[in-house]
Amino acid sequence: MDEKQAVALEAAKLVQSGMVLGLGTGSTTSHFVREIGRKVRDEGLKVACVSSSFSCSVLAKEQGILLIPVDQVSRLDLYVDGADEVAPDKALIKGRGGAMVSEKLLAQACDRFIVIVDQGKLVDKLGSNFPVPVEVIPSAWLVVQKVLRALGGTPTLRQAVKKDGPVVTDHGNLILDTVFPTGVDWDTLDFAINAIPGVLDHGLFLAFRKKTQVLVGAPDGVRPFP
Ligand code: A5P
Repeated sequence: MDEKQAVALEAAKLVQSGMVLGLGTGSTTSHFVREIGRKVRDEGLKVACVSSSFSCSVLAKEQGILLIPVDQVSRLDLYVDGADEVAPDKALIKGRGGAMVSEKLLAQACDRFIVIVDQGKLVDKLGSNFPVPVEVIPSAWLVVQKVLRALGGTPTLRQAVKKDGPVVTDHGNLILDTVFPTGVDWDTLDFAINAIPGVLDHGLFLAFRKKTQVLVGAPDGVRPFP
């Protein structure tokens, strides 16, 4: 069993019948979704799940998991998701999979946020390995790009792989992957990016540190972080 699967299975032990459960997006969380599907089928687990993306919904459906639409929910008991970077104060960068807008909505709605990562995601300083993905409405991308540069960032329009042109998100928008110097004041930046007209949201997760618990899969087992 690899580290991603091990940490996902550990998180699945926290799920109880009767919960409203948020399902994250990505390779680590896909192990979690499969395990929840197995528990539903084999152990009679009864949970109402909310998906964070189209890809998560497809997987959940394949697993026979009952999904409730996100617009029918204002509170989750538990939300389990991966991350691209985890700083020592539990600030996160998310959105490599482009799902950060719905992911942040679920992070806001949940009572308890469990972040599951392998140890390669732990960083001393946010921005060490990943850009901050900024979701913009299509008509705004050039204006937003200019403002992000003025804020000290280096934005790049995320390109699709099996399609010419840019990635289009689940919400029909574009993504500017923006590299910032690691020494930047992230809390100031969080607000500054959200204040740009045309920005829907971005992948800096700073407001949830108090309710965030991080589980790390490592070669010697799963441990809490810090
Ligand atoms: C999806 O948009 C992301 O926020 C993912 O949760 C994050 O990129 C972690 O993905 P992996 O588990 O595949 O590394």
